[in-house]
Amino acid sequence: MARKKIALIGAGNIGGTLAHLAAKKELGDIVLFDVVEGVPQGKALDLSQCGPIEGFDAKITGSNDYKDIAGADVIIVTAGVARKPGMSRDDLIGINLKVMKAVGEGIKANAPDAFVICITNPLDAMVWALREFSGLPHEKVVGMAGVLDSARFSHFLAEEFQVSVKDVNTFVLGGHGDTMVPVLKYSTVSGIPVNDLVAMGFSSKEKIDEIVTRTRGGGGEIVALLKTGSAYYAPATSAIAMAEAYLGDQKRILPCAAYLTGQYGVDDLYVGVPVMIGAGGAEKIVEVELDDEAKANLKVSVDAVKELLEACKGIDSSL
Ligand code: TXD
Repeated sequence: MARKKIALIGAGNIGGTLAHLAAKKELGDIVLFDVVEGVPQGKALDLSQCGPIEGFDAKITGSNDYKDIAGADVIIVTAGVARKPGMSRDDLIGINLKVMKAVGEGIKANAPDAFVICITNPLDAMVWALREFSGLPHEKVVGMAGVLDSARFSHFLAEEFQVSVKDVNTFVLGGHGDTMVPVLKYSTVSGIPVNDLVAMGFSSKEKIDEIVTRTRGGGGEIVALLKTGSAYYAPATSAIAMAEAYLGDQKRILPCAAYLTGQYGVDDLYVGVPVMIGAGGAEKIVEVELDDEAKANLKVSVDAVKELLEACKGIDSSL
């Protein structure tokens, strides 16, 4: 059977890390695409030279021509600009919306059967715009945010509880912004809900509240430390987990920005919810029972995403 084809649109910090992870895991042949000449080609050549050491067989090429993404099975989009200190994710909308238009047209013309994972910020608006511009089926276009936000939440909880990260499973729903919704009711350590662990003396409500706040600010914390850009190792790792769920028809239930058609009382919008990812893409939206606080927080998150979409429509009247 021919190898799968992974196209990475954007060969920057996340794009290069995606390529390295996909090659190490032998997910398929890899095309790195970017508008900057030389960067995708240079990174592809450098990564190819990891092959003899790591022992992976993957044809890794760099390109500035969308024709080279033809027939891609999975496309992961990081094209655009990242935050600098003092910038919000929403500040990126003016530039990145235009980038999504170019990327969407490139995908439409060359790889309309791909499963597309959008990473570019502001994520919830960019994934919706990318789907509009590409014209792909809604279930074949998803956004990566919840897997990253949940991983941040899980890491902080594992540190607090002093347990293995292997046993921590958390859910962060809603938009990829300050309004994201860490759902304690579905966050567990070996199946034990976080609130039970607090009652058992593993931590305190105050500490857990601090961790929820730190999770919401997880991206900004790294931007402030790096000063030159935003996080890229965990974002790339998160998107690769989603790509593997699709390529391996794993039926994983992951928190992803998916297109809602009435679920959670939301219609015609992308927002972070539990999604079953398999060979059909976003195969099923899982509607979990939320308590009143989580419901209220999700509504705040949805309203914030709606505002971003209005801003997009104000910039590009074709939306
Ligand atoms: O959880 C999440 N979804 C977020 C997303 C986590 C971290 C970062 N988040 C966003 O991903 C971030 O705010 C950016 O919007 C994207 C990509 O972040 P990255 O750190 O990879 O940015 P870089 O290193 O600047 O890389 C972006 C590349 C760069 O090489 C540009 O030349 C290229 O995008 N670029 C383009 N490629 C193709 N087509 C166009 N038009 C284009 N414009 C820029």
